[in-house]
Amino acid sequence: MTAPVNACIGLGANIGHPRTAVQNALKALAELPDSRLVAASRLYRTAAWGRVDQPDYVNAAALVQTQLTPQALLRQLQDIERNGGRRTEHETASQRWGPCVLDLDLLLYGERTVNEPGLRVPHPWLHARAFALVPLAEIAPDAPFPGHGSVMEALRQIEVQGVEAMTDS
Ligand code: PH2
Ligand code: MG
Ligand code: MG
Repeated sequence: MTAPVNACIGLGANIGHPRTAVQNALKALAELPDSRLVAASRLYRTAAWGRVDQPDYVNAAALVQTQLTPQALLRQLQDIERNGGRRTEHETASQRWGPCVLDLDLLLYGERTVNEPGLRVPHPWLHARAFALVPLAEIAPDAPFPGHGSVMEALRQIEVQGVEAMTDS
């Protein structure tokens, strides 16, 4: 355990029951040990990024104050993915950026940078992904983003297209 840190988590799904999967994962984040869910964004419908030959995604973001280490938090996120029906622990090359029943990514962990096999924080693609930055900016615009100032400053650097808040979320 560490002193409380604000961690930002991105949620996404685009096959199965994406909206239910993301909503259930947000509920699971509220139950994390040694942590408190501070804020959850609305759900967004987003155009697929990276590989466009797949269905739209439902994306959201959460802000969690946690005393878990980044590694322990990552394991908790992987448990939530498994409970949500995700079968693959590690993505193979052919699955990279492919469809997913539930994906939880550790986007930011305070101001810390982590570079380990299986865990890179800030998330290496966060700065380029409107589907992650737009929900995150809704709840944590001033969160520090090492290398990019803040979440809002990073968002201002990219073009936002195909990211729409879902009205009945
Ligand atoms: N996740 C990916 C690949 N592409 N596109 C959108 N819109 N949303 C995602 O969550 C997403 C994606 C792999 O993690
Ligand atoms: Mg992801
Ligand atoms: Mg992931």
